[in-house]
Formats: sequence, C-alpha cells, structure tokens
Amino acid sequence: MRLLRPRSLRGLPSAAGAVLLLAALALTACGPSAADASPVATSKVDLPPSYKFVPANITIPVGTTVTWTNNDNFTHSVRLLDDGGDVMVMKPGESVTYTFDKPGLHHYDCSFHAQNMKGTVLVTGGAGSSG
Ligand SMILES: [Cu+2]
Repeated sequence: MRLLRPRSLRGLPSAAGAVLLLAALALTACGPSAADASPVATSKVDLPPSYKFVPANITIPVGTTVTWTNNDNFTHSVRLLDDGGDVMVMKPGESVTYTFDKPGLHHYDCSFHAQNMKGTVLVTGGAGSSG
C-alpha cells in the first residue's frame, strides 16, 4: 500500500464538503423561474415575434389607457376576458388600446392563441377621485 501525501490532503475533505454544501444551498435559494410574476408598471404591451405579451403582467392606475402593439408576423388579438369578452384584432404592425375604468385584476388573452398568449392588467386605485 502507498501513502497518499497526508499533509497536502489534510483539511481538504471538509473544505470541499463545505463548498459543495454552499453550492447546494445557493442553487436551492436561487430558483430562477418562480419570482417572475410581479406586474410591471407600464401601459404599453409589446407582442414580439414569439407569440407572447411582453410584459405579460402589468399594473396601471385606474383610468389608464393600455396600448398593445403587434410586432409579430402574425395576426393576434386582445380578448378582454374580464371586460365583456371583446376581441380587439391586431394585424402585424397594428396597435389596439383599451381604457381600464374598474379597479382589480383583469385577465386577457389572444383569442387565436389562447393557450400560449395570456396576460393580466392589475388596475389600482380609484377610491380618491370622483367622476
Ligand atoms: Cu395570438
């Protein structure tokens, strides 16, 4: 049997174990996909060429007009699921707008690609102003 240089190996196993443990903890703590749900404060939604609304979840003050712009190569729409189900069709390059007068969470999707294209508009406020 041989001796395996005990001096240079001293302390290494525990150090390596600590590094592995820290790496495992870091991976556990930094889940990449879960923290993406908070709405973005904007009134403009883009439709890039990938069948989606960007950002998909937005927040606006009540009374704000939201503009969706279709930058994809296909016709899409905004179907206002919580606002009467109206469908606003956008050909490539076109925009549609809608003014949200009711506070709350409003869901919409693309009526042509409802499985892939969904979004929400969180409408805030409204208690302070009259009219
Ligand atoms: Cu679509």
